[in-house]
Amino acid sequence: MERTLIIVKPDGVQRGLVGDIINRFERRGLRIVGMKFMQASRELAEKHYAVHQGKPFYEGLVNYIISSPVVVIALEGTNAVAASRKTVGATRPNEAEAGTIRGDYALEVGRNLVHASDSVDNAAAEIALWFTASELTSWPRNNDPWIFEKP
Ligand code: IDP
Ligand code: MG
Repeated sequence: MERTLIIVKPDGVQRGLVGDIINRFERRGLRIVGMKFMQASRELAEKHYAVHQGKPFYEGLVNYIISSPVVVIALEGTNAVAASRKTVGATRPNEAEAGTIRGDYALEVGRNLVHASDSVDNAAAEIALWFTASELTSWPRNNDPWIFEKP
């Protein structure tokens, strides 16, 4: 089953939107296989955002993600990566559709509330970066047959 990594960024935690944001993914049918509340180190943030190194917003982005605690979630489900990106909405909240997390709760790209992996390969790398193997749990969910045709 495909997996993806979601991070409720510091603005989501500070604004008390953790529950609302997790609820969007739960409602969608994605299964939580890992979740923790933590303060990211600069080293971890720099690894996570290595692909953006050298871009004008890079420094601000790293400072933003380490500015206060985050909630990190590993999700599992059919097309988990693409489904989560749709639920999160466009990177720039002014371009995000209403009904998406960013379209409903955010206004600026530098305060866009949530991270979601953008490919299956990046998801695997990001999950390995943020979680140890023992922090991830595969489990059969009672309502899986009502969400997945072939659980
Ligand atoms: P994504 O989060 O939708 O995948 P990316 O292009 O991977 O978007 O950018 C990572 C993060 O960097 C964004 O979520 C946003 O927080 C930040 N970011 C991207 N572009 C800008 C920008 O132009 N100004 C400030 N922050 C930006
Ligand atoms: Mg990205």
